[in-house]
Amino acid sequence: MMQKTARARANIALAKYWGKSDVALNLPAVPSLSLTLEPLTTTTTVTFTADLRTDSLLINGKITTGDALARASKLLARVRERAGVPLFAHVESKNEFPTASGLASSASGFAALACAASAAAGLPFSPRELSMLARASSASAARSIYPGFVALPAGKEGDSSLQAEMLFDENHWDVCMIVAVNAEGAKAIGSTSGMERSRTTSPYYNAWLAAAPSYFNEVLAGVAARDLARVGTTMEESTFAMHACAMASSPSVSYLQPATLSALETVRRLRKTESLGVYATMDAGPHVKALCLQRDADRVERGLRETPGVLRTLRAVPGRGVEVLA
Ligand code: 2P0
Repeated sequence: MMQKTARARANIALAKYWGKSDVALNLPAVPSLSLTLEPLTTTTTVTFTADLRTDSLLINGKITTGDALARASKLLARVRERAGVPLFAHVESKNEFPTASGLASSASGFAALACAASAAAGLPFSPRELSMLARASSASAARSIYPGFVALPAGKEGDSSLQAEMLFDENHWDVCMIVAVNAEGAKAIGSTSGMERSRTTSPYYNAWLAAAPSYFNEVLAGVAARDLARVGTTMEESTFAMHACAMASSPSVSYLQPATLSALETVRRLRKTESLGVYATMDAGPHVKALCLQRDADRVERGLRETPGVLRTLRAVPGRGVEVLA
């Protein structure tokens, strides 16, 4: 039977990706640097079978059609072509965290799908090839192929070979990411269209492009030196620059909610009045992710959990890259 299961973890960018240099090839316009996170996992089983007349997709037990199925089908078509397999596939995917709400489910989703589909089709794919395949579907997914601290360079228009690279594995640094979950359910605008609207309408888009490489270089130097203040300060700058660019789009692309601001205030308070090394980031959703050392995780998690509007918290640590389970 042509069936394989793969597991991938979400990643959170410490230096953000926002905007494309080549929409057709899905190439990011800026370099990004992320942390792959355990236990924010997606587990995906792909079965190529002669019984199907089209691809089918089940996410968290729900039959999924429309755009999500079309994106998955596009990846499956690439695998079919490379492997010479003329069969449609059934895909079953399960997330251990909220889907489509700014918790990078497309990153772990497409990383797990690329790996499971390639393995099921019998392709002897290296991590480099998997990263390239995942990137074509979702740029952040290229990073979830690898463990620990991962870089995805900016893409040059027309260069379809762009892939992520691992900088340091999951044992490099004992940091922790506490996620303050501030809403359940899908967000209003997906990151693909949000960043495209930013590129085409935001007066701050060029300023974002100009600033992003220096955020990336600073975060890289900070991670290499295990310097939390350097990484955290720059991560916050990258976050606010990205959101300012998005918010100034027309119509505005805004992901922040009241609980987001309350959680941000908690992070600032913990840093100021309790002298904790803790820094915040947000992605295309309302959640706040707080970066700290593992030894401070209890205090940070307590502070966020007690913040009005925060529904619950998740705790994550540097995680492994994608893996085939069976
Ligand atoms: C990041 N995000 O670097 C940034 C920060 C969201 C905010 O990467 O269009 O879902 O599929 O390539 O990968 C989300 O972008 O976008 C993302 P596509 P993707 O983590």
